[in-house]
Amino acid sequence: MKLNHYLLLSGACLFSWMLASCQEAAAPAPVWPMPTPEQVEWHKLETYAFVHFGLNTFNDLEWGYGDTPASTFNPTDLDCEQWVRTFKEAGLKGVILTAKHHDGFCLWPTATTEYSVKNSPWKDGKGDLVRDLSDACRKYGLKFGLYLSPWDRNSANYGEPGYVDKFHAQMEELISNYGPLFEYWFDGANGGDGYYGGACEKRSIDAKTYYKYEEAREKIKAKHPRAMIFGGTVPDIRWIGNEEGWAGATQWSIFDTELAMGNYRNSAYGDENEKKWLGGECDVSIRPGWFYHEREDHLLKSLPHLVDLYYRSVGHNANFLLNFPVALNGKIAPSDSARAVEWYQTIRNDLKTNLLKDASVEADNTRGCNFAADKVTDDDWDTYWATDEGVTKATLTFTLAEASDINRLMIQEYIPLGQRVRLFNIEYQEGGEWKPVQPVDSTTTVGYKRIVRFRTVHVKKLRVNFLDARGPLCINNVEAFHAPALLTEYSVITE
Ligand code: FUL
Repeated sequence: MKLNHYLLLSGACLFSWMLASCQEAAAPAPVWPMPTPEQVEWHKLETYAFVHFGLNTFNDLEWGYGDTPASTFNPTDLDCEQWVRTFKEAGLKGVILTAKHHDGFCLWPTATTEYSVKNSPWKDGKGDLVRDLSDACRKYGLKFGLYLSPWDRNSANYGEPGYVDKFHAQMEELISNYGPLFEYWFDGANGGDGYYGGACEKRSIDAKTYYKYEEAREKIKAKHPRAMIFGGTVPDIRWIGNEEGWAGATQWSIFDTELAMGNYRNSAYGDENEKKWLGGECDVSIRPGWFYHEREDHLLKSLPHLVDLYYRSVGHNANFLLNFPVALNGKIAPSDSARAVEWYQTIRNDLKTNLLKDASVEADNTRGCNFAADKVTDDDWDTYWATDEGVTKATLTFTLAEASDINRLMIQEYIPLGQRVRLFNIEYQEGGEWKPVQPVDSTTTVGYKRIVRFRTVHVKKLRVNFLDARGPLCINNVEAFHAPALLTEYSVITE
């Protein structure tokens, strides 16, 4: 054999050996249902603010009857930029404003009713709070969303078709004049007693048909294709089923629209056997009420409570919607701003240094070199470790650069291909033996994000055993941290 033939042949052998040891593979097929790209973007927001402000604020109410005079809306020092600066410093990515609550009072000068800021002393009736807040959001780079209560206890024709036209006209004003919206909230409280233009009676409607939610959705989506719709008959996301700010220990982003609309059975947990991708949103107020009440000044949620809620919402694969009841002067109370910022700093500090960043990682099954184990530490959300067809049980083993204390583990699935993991556990090596960590959070589902808190262990080697899944594993990120202990252990949640 001539030398160049020999070289060619050995080159070809080397090439085929390389192919055999590191073969590229096709991506796993998706498991249904999958999120839309807009739903994926929404998951990535994780935390954002809610603001409840209106006539209720000035009348010490939570659910105004609809007869409170518009003249009582009189913030002396309204400053939307102060709100937005607080949200930015608290790491919140956007804000949803209650443009109209159940009392029917509109925070913008709508053409549809006299019951609005234009008949209040604020800015001599020339103010527009929706404008002020949307401008402040644009200035500071925050996303903006709106809550328009379908139920209207002021409107004389609530319950008749005429009200629905008015409700849609209000929506049209809101979606046309205030720039891009990231979320649109239809609250679930519907009908009951109210002022209704002086009738003072009880009215009930069928929420599934009365408001024409399907048409409303089309109108919103035509102008705001990326906006996520909360509530109504055709939502993109779901209420988590409680107003305490926590998502279930097991948490599927899969549910049923019918169930999401009034029958809240299992909403905290989702259901892997249902049909629709509907990520969970946990709404909770930083104080007991949604609206400001001076009598609740001493009832601000504690730092340990709020931090616990972060782990039980974002850490349980849900988004966290933290409400700020703006005070009578039109500002967020200093105590509330300070608490929100210290909450964010605590979480940041808990999850500051990823101890797996420089760890080496091995998997006992890998689909191909384009889905290798180190994709879980490469800082690229769009690359992921994946297992072969039919392999729903596999282990990732991490060897840390240096032995370290660890008490948090974050795992993320590549959700564009659907949510898969049903069960996993975490073990660490001690004296050559693998031992389980003692977790606070469940180690069932993962989804967009799962953070597991556990008792501190000192480790050089750590492994995650995935034990059951709805298809081949697709894990795009694993991180570990050592969080300092918080002042008090906190947990009042019983599921
Ligand atoms: C509920 C409403 O009734 C409350 O007042 C508040 O707006 C909360 C966020 O949603 O259904």
